[in-house]
Amino acid sequence: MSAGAVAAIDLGATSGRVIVGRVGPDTLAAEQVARFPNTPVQVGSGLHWDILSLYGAATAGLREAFRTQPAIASIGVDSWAVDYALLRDGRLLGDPFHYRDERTARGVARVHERMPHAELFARNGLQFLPFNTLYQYAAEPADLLAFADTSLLVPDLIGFWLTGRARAEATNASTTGLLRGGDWDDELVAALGIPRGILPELIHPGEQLGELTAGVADLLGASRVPVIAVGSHDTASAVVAVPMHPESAAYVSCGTWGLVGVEVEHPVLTPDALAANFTNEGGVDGRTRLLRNVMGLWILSETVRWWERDGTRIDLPALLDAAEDVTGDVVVFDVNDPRFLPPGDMPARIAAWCDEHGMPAPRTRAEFARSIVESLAQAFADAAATAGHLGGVDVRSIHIVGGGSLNELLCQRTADRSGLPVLAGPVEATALGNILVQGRTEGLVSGSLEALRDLVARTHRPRLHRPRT
Ligand code: LRH
Repeated sequence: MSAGAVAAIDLGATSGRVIVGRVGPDTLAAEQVARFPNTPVQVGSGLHWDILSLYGAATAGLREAFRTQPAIASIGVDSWAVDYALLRDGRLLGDPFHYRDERTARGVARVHERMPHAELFARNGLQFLPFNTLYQYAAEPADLLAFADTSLLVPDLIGFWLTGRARAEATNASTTGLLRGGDWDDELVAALGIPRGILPELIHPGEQLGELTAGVADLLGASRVPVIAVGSHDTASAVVAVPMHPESAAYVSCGTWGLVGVEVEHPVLTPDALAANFTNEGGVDGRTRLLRNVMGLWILSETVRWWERDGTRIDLPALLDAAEDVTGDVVVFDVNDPRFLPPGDMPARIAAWCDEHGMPAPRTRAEFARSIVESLAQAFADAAATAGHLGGVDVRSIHIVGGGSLNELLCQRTADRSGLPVLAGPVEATALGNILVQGRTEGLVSGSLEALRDLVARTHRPRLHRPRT
């Protein structure tokens, strides 16, 4: 077995990227060949994906990837969960909505009239999040859903445009809320009035979706290489690349969100899991990601964006240095409060939260930043402990992967607040997970998730943060 190359498309919260991965028994590396903005667009109907621009930029990136590395063996696509496009006869019926669009509230009310959350949880195992796909479907005009013949989650849509094959990748499909025991829950689908025919056949990570169509291959300057289903839910891919031993570790996949949890063999559908608002999402190789969505770096980036709206530029590393230098106590607020979900004036919302809870609001920018970091660290520590308790995992360390792993203060304060060692990195976990699953299908690496994680640990040594007493 020798190393080879694959290409990953990763559409993230602020940018999309095309990455060339090199993978082999002792090799794992990700090199970015294209990066392009992924900025949602607000129009009269709401907040939407700019999906055609993204597809254009992703294919331009792939073309560049094949130019520099003609031996690319396959392509895999991942992005965030829950968002979908509706199609009829292969034609897009509008730009997909972004999950932060406020229409989802309407959908929640409609679904819960028919089935309360506890009943839904018993079937789909999902945490209540107002944007889960089933609530989004309930916010669609019924005649539009009836007119559509297919609904594709965003990575599946890109895969469809690349190969002409419409499938629903299982890890991402688990975030729709419409799977039960690994298959579409026909009874629930019917109860919610969703036309069953729009839900495509499932495909699992590692399976081949199809080959590039002749037209796309031509556009990319490539041969008809296969597109491989990966953990197309970005968090599923990230968890593949956490260099952990799942029987003794929790993870935080930390970017816009902090997805905090453990990996288990079977969904945990207990009353405790329901009460803790934990989720059971589908993982690669049939594992379950028992986790909680914690608000994540979104609160910090939205705060900075708010301060920058008058044109001033904020130097994030300098802000975090100043935050580290703050002495004295800062408020630890509840980052999971739903008021922090939509875009907007985060500093005012934090101040309002403090006011309502009789606590002094941060005054300076450094204090705000420190308060956000402390609050995130506390939420990560709490959720990691709860995940261990719910999943029967004796959590002895916490791995932080993704962009947040570069935030030294956050990693250290998570270690301090949990009393556990924090292992930081890899920052590129999502791309590496995507690359690893493709590499295994292409025969460049072999073995279970444990073997893949061992390769990550050997090639991307995590940084240790010991808890300070
Ligand atoms: C992280 C993520 C998360 C979902 C959210 C919509 O990018 O995929 O797992 O809950 O976005």
